[in-house]
Amino acid sequence: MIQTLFGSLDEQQKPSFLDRMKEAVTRTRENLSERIEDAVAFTKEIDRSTLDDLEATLIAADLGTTTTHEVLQTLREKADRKQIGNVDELKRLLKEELLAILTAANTQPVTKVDGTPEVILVVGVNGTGKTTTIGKLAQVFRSDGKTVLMCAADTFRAAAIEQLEIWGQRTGTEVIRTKPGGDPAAVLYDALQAATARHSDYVIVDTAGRLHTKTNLMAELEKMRRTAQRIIPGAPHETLLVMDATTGQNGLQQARLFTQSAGVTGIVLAKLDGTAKGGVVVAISRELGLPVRYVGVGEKAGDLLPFDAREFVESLFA
Ligand SMILES: Nc1nc2c(ncn2[C@@H]2O[C@H](COP(=O)(O)OP(=O)(O)OP(=O)(O)O)[C@@H](O)[C@H]2O)c(=O)[nH]1
Ligand SMILES: [Mg+2]
Repeated sequence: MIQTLFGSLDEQQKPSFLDRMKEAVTRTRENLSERIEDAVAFTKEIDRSTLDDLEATLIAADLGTTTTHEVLQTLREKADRKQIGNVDELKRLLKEELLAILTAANTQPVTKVDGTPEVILVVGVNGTGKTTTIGKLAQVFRSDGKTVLMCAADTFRAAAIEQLEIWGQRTGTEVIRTKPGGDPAAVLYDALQAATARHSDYVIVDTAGRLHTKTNLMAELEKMRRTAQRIIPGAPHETLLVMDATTGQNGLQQARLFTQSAGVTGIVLAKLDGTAKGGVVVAISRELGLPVRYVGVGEKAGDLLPFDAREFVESLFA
């Protein structure tokens, strides 16, 4: 590898996060931009009726009705005062509105300084992408030079433990496990003991998919939280809810109920690459009031991007 003043050539040739975000939201962007162009194609001036057409477009991109109405309210006021001259101006104002919503919710996580392992509990309904996200997260931390342990606390299915072990091998990360059917809180206990003894930087905990309506499974999560707290004060430091972008507003409804009972502190939106409804990111920020920490843009280890509101909005209109 040839080193240059600005890093290796390999690094320079890698697509930037912005390029990768653009790629991931291609379908959403096409959906959104083309429809905006259509909505204003036959009008010289952007007025209330143009904005009525825009309403359907934003809802189709999965911004959700509440968020869409809020955004349009501001734009309508501007249109009434003839402050929106053309489609470019409309797009610019729309970007501003979306960015304002996203930045309001997207606070940065607090950096831990006390030297104990940072515990990240990963939760969500079945099949959203939890285990895959954990593998990718381990990759992010490892390439940052951090030490990571993964904890296989989805003991519900034997295959879940094996799946995590494959990610362990892929990313060079050790997995603390128990036998299928074992107590998730017990394996979490073991993992946190091991991480403390080894001074690991991170412990990422996989959990079984569950619906918020399964009272016993939600109680199990609560028990895991208490266990974590006993071994490492303040743990879990982050509880990430993994959502599946392709489920759109349904997923949002589930997430709303989940966050109420599981102490969720941040969102990972997986499968953003597979949907034309990427606008759901805005609805999530607006309606859950929780920061989107990462987005999943594929099935491989490198397919997790830190979420950046400005990059995301740029990608939607670029
Ligand atoms: N295209 C794409 N596929 C993804 C992404 N994240 C996960 N997947 C796929 O989604 C499927 C489910 O992923 P898992 O990680 O097993 O989901 P899970 O939430 O752990 O599932 P359960 O443990 O059964 O609840 C797998 O086929 C993954 O490869 C993503 O960002 N993009
Ligand atoms: Mg899983």
